[in-house]
Amino acid sequence: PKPTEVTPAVIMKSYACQRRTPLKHHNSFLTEALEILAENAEFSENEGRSVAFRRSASVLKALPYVVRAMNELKDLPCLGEHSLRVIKEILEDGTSSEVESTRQSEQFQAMKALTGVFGVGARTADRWFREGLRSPEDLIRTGQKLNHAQQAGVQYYTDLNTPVTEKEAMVISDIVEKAVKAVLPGAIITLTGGFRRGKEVGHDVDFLITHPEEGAEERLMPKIVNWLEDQGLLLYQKTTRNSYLESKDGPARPPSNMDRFERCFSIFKLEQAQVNSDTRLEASSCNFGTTDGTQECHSGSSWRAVRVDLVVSPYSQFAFATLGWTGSKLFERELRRWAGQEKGMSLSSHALYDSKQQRYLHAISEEDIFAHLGLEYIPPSERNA
Ligand code: 8DG
Ligand code: MN
Ligand code: MN
Repeated sequence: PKPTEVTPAVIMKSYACQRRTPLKHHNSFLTEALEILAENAEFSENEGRSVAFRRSASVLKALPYVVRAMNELKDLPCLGEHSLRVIKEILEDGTSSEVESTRQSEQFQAMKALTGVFGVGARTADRWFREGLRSPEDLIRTGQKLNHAQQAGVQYYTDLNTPVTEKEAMVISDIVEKAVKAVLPGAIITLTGGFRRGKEVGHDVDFLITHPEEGAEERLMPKIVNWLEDQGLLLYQKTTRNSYLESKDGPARPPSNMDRFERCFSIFKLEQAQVNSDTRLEASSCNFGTTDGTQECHSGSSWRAVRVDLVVSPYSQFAFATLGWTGSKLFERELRRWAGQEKGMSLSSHALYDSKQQRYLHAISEEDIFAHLGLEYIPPSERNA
C-alpha cells in the first residue's frame, strides 16, 4: 500500500487581508457549495450568515492543497459548525443535500433570476417573489413598475448576464481612455475590480480615474459621459456627484461600503466588430454569418450591452480608491474589519483614520496603506478572497 500522504502544515491567518488568495485554487468543489449558501443568505438579507459562509469558503481558497479529509481542517480559522457540516457531507457523499436542495429550490432560482436584473436588489426581488413573480419575463408580462435602471436591466438582460471577456474589457479600456484623454489631458485611468485581480471574465468592467493636479478632476464625470453619449456609446448611465466634502458623518465612516466619489454606473453599447477586429483570422466565436458578409452575434445584433462602472477620485485619495475598488468584496470587508478591530483605525475608499493618534494617515500607494495597517502587502492577483 502507498504511504499515507502527509498534509503540509499551513499557517492560516484569520483575516482574509492577511492571506494570499489566488484566483485559481484547489477546492472549488467545496467553495462553490458554500457560496451557494452564502448567496441564499444574501437573498434573505441575512448578512451575518452570508459573511460566515463567505469567510469559510475564502479560507479554503487560500489552502495550497485539495481537502480530502476533515482532520485536514482542524487548525483552520473561520470554519463554523454549519460550514464544517456541509464540507463533511461533500467529502463523504460527493454532494451536500442542503446545497443541492437550495440550488433546486424555486425561491433560490427565482431570486437569482430577479436579482440578475440590473438595478434589482434582494429586497425588491423578494417582494416580487412573494407576489408570485419568478423571472424578468414575468415583470414585463405583469407590467411591473420599473425604475430607469431596472428598465435597462430587463431590456438588456441576456447581454448583461453574459460574462464580459478580457478582450471586451480591453476594448472598453481603450474607449474609456480615449474619452477621458479627450476631455482632460493628463488624466490617469486605472482598470480596477475583478479584471485588475486577473479574472478572465467579469460581470462588468470597473475604472478609476484621477488627475495628478488636485482639483483638476472635479466635475469630470459629466464631461466624460457627454463625450461618450455624443459618440453613441452609452445605452444607460446614472451619474452621482461627489458628496465627500459635504458629508457630515466623517470621511472614513461611510455608510456600508458605499463611498462618495463622483461615479457613473453605465451600460456601454459595444460593437462586436471592434472586439473581433484584431482577431479576424482566428476562429471567431460568432457563427452567425450573414449574406452581406457582416458578422452578427448575440441573436442577430452587431453590438452588445456591457456594464461599466466609472469612478473619479482626487489624486490625494487615489491610493485608497484603488485599494477600495480592486476588491474582492470579502477582501475589502476584511481590510476594514482588520483596521477597526485590530488597529483602532477606520479605512474607507477615501482615507485611513487613526483613532489613537486622532489623525488621517497619508498614502500615495496601496503599499503605503498596507504598511500603515501593519499588513504584509498583498498584490491584486492574490486578493481573490
Ligand atoms: P465582477 O465584476 O467580475 O463580478 O467582480 P468585481 O469586479 O470584484 O465586483 P464589482 O461588483 O464590480 O466590484 C468591484 C469592487 O468595487 C469591489 O471591491 C466592491 C467595490 N465597490 C462596489 N461598489 C462600491 C462602492 O459603492 N464603494 C466602494 N468603495 N467600493 C465599491 O462595487
Ligand atoms: Mn467588476
Ligand atoms: Mn463594478
